[in-house]
Amino acid sequence: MTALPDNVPARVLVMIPTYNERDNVDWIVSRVRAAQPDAHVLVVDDASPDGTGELADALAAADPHVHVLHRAGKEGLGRAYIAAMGWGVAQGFDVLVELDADGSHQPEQLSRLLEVLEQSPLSTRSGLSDKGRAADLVLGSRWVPGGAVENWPWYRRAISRGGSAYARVVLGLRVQDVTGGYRAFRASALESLDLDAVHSHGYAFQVDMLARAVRAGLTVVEVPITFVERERGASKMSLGIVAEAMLRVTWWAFSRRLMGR
Ligand SMILES: Nc1nc2c(ncn2[C@@H]2O[C@H](COP(=O)(O)OP(=O)(O)OP(=O)(O)O)[C@@H](O)[C@H]2O)c(=O)[nH]1
Ligand SMILES: [Mg+2]
Repeated sequence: MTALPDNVPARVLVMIPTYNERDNVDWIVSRVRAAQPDAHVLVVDDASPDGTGELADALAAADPHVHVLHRAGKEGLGRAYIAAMGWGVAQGFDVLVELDADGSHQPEQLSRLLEVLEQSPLSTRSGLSDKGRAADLVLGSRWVPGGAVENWPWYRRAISRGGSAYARVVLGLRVQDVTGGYRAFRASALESLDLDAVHSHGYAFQVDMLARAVRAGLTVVEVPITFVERERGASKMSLGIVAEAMLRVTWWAFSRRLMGR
């Protein structure tokens, strides 16, 4: 992978998937714009019945750095991100960031992720980076030293830590936060993956993308973030999303063994 040029600022696209995030969309887009004034924002809305898409359109009309991708209906986080990545790569962005609309991923901490992509070669960060290799994918991590979660009950911590530990072990991923959704990809890394082959939706999508990146030989680095539980709007987390992740991870682990990888 070639490094981003030293003197040219990376063109950064922050992708924000939304489904019924009326109370959050303006707030989160404003925070991203304030924290990273050069970055562009793409809201990816799945025809939210609460009017989130129209609110995003109003933001885009007032700010040339804000864009909206309208999708026909709710298809899950994974499909929304795949569509956003395709758009962002086609538009020529160098770095594509995943960030939730509910404030769990603080835009004020995005510089931590971007700094790693902009630094080359990397030195002593945690994660999988070989010294001297530039990162292709940076994970905002709750479970490395310095990482934290605010306002989560014990059972959400247990599901997240347990799920990460399970996927880490059975898939052989040397990463602490396997399901986290605060990530920065180099566009060239996304181009090297077959995004059309990704069919997972919820937390499984995050595990799937990480596993594909590692298998493709990309360099993955974790940096600590503080994850803040949503304060407004309804969660889309469900038993189905947790079950999808468990079943898919188990299936991937089996097929990996069968195929000797
Ligand atoms: N476009 C789109 N966005 C989605 C879909 N499902 C969830 N999202 C968005 O994905 C982000 C993460 O969803 P959340 O509901 O916060 O899920 P979560 O973070 O696992 O759950 P909580 O911690 O309880 O908030 C939010 O910005 C959602 O609006 C979907 O089907 N389509
Ligand atoms: Mg959330």
